[in-house]
Amino acid sequence: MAYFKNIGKIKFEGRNSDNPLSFKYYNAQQIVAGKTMAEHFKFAVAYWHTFCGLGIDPFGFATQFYPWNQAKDFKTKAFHKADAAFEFLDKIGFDYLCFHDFDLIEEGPTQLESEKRLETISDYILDHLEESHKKVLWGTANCFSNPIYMNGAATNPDFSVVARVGAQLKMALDITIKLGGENYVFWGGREGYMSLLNTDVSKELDHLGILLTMAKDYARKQGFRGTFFIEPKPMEPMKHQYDFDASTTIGFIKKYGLEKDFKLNIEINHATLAQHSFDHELAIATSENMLGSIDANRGDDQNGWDTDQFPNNINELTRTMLIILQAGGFQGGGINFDAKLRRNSTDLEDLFHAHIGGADVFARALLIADSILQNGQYQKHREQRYASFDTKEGRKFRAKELVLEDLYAIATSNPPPKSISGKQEMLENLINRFI
Ligand code: XLS
Ligand code: NI
Ligand code: NI
Repeated sequence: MAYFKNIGKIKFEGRNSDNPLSFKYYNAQQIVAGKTMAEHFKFAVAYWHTFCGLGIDPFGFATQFYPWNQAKDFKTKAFHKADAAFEFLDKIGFDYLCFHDFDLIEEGPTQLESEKRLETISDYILDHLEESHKKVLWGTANCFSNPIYMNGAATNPDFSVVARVGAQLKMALDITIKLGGENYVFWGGREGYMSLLNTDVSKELDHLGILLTMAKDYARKQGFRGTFFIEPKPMEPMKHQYDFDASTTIGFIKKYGLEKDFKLNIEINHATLAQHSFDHELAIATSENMLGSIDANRGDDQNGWDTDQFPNNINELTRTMLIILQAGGFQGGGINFDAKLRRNSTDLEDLFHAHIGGADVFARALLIADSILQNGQYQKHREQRYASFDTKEGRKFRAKELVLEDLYAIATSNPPPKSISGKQEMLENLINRFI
């Protein structure tokens, strides 16, 4: 059954096209900086927002009644949803999907029943994947919606809940591997605390480290070769989440010895919730060679929540693409549109407008960032700014060949440092010139 009947395959028509259902900048096969746009981005559709979204907010009920969600029994509904997902992927022309276990099919009353359901739907999706040549960028487990996780999932004070999480992770890893998932994500929505009065932070962090290690070991035993990502977020739903931001998460990964297998999945709206810019988070991740993947969306400038709107800020994404290009791309991942329509965007067609806009703004940012790098002034300025570390003594400092007394001798025998301009406005103008 076709759900998007009046919509054909979305084509690249260039910026002068008046057709809103066409790409203006995203041209999948166009080569930029040595790779096609499709290879640079690996765009993925988020199953949960795009196919499960209902338009609910804390003040109002569902507004989005998608036809594939109307069947009464859970199995038919899951099949319809999968049909809609693959029709959408085919028409939008992206190669990838991302999913949580229970986006695919409703969770059962017991874990064993859930496992059966996951088996049924993953068989069905596997057929779709083989037929369409689409792929899974990453899979994950929803260990935050079920009320059993209200006190935490891996960090729950009750061991029987922690064991339940283990069982759920095993099943989610099994279906991700079965569906050829290229990566696996951990987002710890309930891994944190509501109140420190009842929380033993040190125990909870250890339990999280132990469980992630078990999950990794299990997946490797099953032959999974992909990368594990942790997705930082500072809060919401918990008051405080342990994977607060990139720096905190890198520290956690290293503390528990997971750095060989784990990288980061950085989300724009989570960066801003942590009071960081997105390029800050990317810069921290790339400084440790841990930029695994990104969740693309945006927050609202006037409130602090995870509003998950589709990305559209060209200035922000130009700075983003500058960092990604200079890092040589992602470590295993791509760009997942973890974004949802506003609840009053109720036409099926709106799903296309949203993803077209997201792809176009990234494509445009890629083209601009590539011109900036080809022009070279931007990198040259940065190199010159650190040129003193290329002098004999600066080099020795970086090679750890100096002791504090050497710095004393250098500083006291030379004239005091001159003031050197940071040239921020000049660089901001340079970016704008290329936009
Ligand atoms: C929620 C997260 C979630 C993860 C996957 O804020 O972004 O959607 O990406 O569990
Ligand atoms: Ni996300
Ligand atoms: Ni989010």
